[in-house]
Amino acid sequence: MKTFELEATETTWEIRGGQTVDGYGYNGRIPGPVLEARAGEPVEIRFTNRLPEPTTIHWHGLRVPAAMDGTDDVQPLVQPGETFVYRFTPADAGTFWYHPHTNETEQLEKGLYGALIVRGPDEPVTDRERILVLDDLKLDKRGELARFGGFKERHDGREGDVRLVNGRAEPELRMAAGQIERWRIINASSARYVRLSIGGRPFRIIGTDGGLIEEPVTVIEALLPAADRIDILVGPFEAGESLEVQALRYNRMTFGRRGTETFATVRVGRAAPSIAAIPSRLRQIPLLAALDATPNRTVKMSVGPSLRRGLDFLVNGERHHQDRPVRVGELQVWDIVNTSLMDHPFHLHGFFFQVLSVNGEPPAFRSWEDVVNLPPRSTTRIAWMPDDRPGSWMYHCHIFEHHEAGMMGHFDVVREGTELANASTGHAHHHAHHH
Ligand SMILES: [Cu+2]
Repeated sequence: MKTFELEATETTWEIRGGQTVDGYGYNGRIPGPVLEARAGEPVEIRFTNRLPEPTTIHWHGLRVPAAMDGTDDVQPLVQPGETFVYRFTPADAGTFWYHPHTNETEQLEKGLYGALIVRGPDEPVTDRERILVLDDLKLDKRGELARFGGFKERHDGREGDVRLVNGRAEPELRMAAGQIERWRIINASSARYVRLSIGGRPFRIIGTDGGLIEEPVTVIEALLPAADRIDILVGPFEAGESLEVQALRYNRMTFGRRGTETFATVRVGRAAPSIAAIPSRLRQIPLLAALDATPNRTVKMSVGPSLRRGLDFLVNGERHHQDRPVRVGELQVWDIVNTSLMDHPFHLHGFFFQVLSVNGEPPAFRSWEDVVNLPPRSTTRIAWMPDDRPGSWMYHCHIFEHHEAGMMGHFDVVREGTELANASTGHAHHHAHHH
């Protein structure tokens, strides 16, 4: 078993030389320490909350038992001074992350997030591996965290002008010429979409949220909505080259609009020998359901005016929708319908899904995901299999302001023989809504 100690504290966050912000960190660091585990090896994380407010930790993407999911559906909030022990066995190799699941709008913006890497037995061999946790910060004129809230922020989600890689503003990354690196990229932003470009050069996608894909896919850009992950092969480059790691202009139909912006600069130094060995076949992913499989559920995500709140972010017409239970072992084919005029990143807790189609079109390659972007006025058909981890689960938009405003659904996974009528009322509407 592997054990970790995590402590959340108020932390002075140095975002660039000499410039600090009052933030929150795990073990005094932003991002928190990289937690590394092996697929199949049990993990125990002793978490102590030294913040002046309650929190929890959600293990984003990991197929943990329901009670370990770190939401307030499944555990009491960890109060200041309290310790909570998380125990689970990561089943899948991949790039995951951890973050609070209460007051996310503020706690993640202040720096509470970290990478969790699970290694498998057959990983491609590269010359070097990097983890790039992307984030942005919204500061005021004095250089402090800007006040939270306001209509634009509630509509668009919070975006900031300071662009961070691993907690530092626009760092330089030094790379040897002639080498191939594996970059594990995590978008930890509250709302920002990163349409990733590396100097306009081709790179190879080898993995997504749920680990390796079937074979490397060469692209010149990739869209990472908030909370999304991607594993890519970068290089080889020539000595003396300099490449900008950028987010290209992406219009997600918000009030605020951005052009192309730089997150980091890669400086290529002298050549070094390469030992990289990338198989043409990475693994096989069985297809869960045919593209034209009949959906057994529709999840409608919408945005509408509200007299009381100005704007409502809804699932099936409700804030904090209570959805029907699903049975262990019963294939789920869901149509996620986005009726709104803006993008939303849909996140399912605890289970990977496959995207069967977006507006009837199959995706470019097969993969396991826990986040998928829902374009405006679109239907995304996903398939997933509830394995034997009964309990309370949820799905939601991963733009924190939308999630907080109610764009989420709660549902139970139940074993065969459970009376669905009882199960469906078990967890209804006991969630603390402090807003
Ligand atoms: Cu949203």
